[in-house]
Amino acid sequence: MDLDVQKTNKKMFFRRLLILVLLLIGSFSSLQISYSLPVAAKIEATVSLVNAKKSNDLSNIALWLEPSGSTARIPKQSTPYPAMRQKGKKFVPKVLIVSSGYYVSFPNDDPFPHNVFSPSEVKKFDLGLYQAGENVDQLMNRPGVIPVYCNIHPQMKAFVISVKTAYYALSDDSGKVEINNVPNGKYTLKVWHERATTESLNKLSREVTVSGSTVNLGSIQVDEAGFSPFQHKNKDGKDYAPK
Ligand SMILES: [Cu+2]
Repeated sequence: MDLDVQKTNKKMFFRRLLILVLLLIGSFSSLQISYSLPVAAKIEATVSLVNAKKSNDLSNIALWLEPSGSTARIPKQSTPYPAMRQKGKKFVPKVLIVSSGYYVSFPNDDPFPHNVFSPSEVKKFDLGLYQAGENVDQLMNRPGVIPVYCNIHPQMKAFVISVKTAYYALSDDSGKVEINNVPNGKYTLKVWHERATTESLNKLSREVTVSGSTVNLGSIQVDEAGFSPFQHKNKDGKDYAPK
């Protein structure tokens, strides 16, 4: 009889212990979950153009958020790399924005050769005569704006924007910009547009506090005043030969 009572007590004790352990595990794991998911926000903005010389195309204006006071945590790049293709004697897309330290590939989709080069001090490169179907990857190791040209076709012009952050986006045709999954914190907003002076773009730079799940940066007016279009030189720094 006594032995039975002892056995039952023991059973009850272990059962309670098991429940306690399970409860503890449960509360720890939920704590971990709540700490491992920082609050991230969707950033919205609308860009518009002032003193625009060309059409009303509001696309390809770059916005990015650099974390203030700390280095940005940029995730390791996965494959396939973002591509800037040569297609129909054009670079597609015309503007490509990537985190610094990422590769960009330059596949030639045309049935004839191109030459892809950049005279930029940020990333100088020359892929040589570049046959149909070829591809070369280039590491965008430093932040900055990298114009990309073809030495054969003077009309071919594109830009790689290399930024010190993982939080960036380009505007669509209507000027809408959306940057997703931006962790709460303080950032510096930066803006780039092909037909705006560096001086006017610097004026658009400002501190931004991201908190909650949606942040609307409102309307951003990009001014084209003071910008004069120019024909870039070939890879030898000379004018293209007339055709
Ligand atoms: Cu070309």
